[in-house]
Amino acid sequence: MSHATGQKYLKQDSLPLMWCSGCGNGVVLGALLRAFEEMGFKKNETVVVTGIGCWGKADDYITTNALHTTHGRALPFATGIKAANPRLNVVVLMGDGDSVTIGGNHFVHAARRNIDLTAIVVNNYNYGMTGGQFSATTPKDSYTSTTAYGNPERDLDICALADVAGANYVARSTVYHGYDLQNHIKEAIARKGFSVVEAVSPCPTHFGRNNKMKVSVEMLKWLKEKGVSREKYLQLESPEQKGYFVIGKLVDRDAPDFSACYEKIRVRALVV
Ligand SMILES: Cc1ncc(C[n+]2csc(CCOP(=O)(O)OP(=O)(O)O)c2C)c(N)n1
Ligand code: SF4
Repeated sequence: MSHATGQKYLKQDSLPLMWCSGCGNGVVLGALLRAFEEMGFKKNETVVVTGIGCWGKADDYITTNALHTTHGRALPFATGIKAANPRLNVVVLMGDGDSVTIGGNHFVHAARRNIDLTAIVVNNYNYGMTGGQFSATTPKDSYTSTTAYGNPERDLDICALADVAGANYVARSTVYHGYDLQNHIKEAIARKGFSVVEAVSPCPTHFGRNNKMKVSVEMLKWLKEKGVSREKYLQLESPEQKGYFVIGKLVDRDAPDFSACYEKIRVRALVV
């Protein structure tokens, strides 16, 4: 990120960041802060809410208002903030564990409610902070510290879940596709209603090491190869079994958000 963006939004006294070398979190943080800069966000009108985890540490590094909450519960805290003051820009940072494993119930209902929050979900396919245990997004048959002989469970598609639950905007990108990621983050924040950007990201320390991709560059090559457009995905033979996934904008709707619906009811209640 530019020197000016770093000076403005990155807490200088928090450097160096705690993330392992080769971790994708720094790329996502850079994309987010550049998005704030380009959108002209003021620190006192912006709130970053996190849960717990490696990505959940990000609030410690950002100069806007920030709230570090409990694992899986970032969305209810953020919902309270937005309901109390709909003028604030509220961005929620969660790992795959935080958002759709322990926090799955809250994720579904935030999307159903279409509350005007943006969720930036870093999907590194495991619980990074606590030692690389499997999560709901760990691909079937892959190895983690708690699936040493292969994962018997099918993985959950974060974006498909957000779609069926009612989110207004959903996109998936990867840490390899940093520029697209930043644009999706900007579009998501600009969209009223619940928006989700999934950033598929390397955790070389755990997921990579357990799945023959010890070095981050190998993980980046894997993201470059496996993340494809919807058009390309449809042309491939059994893409799911081969580990391909779709990147790009997946949902783009304009349904009224929670605050607009709530305001209508409030006015009706005052008249009665
Ligand atoms: C209620 C609760 N359960 C479990 C934990 C332990 N815990 C902390 S972080 C974490 C996993 C984080 O994984 P993820 O959300 O995917 O984020 P990452 O570390 O991979 O960025 C777990 C299980 C906790 N802090 N609170
Ligand atoms: S454990 Fe994984 S997710 Fe956590 S900082 Fe290290 S590389 Fe990143």
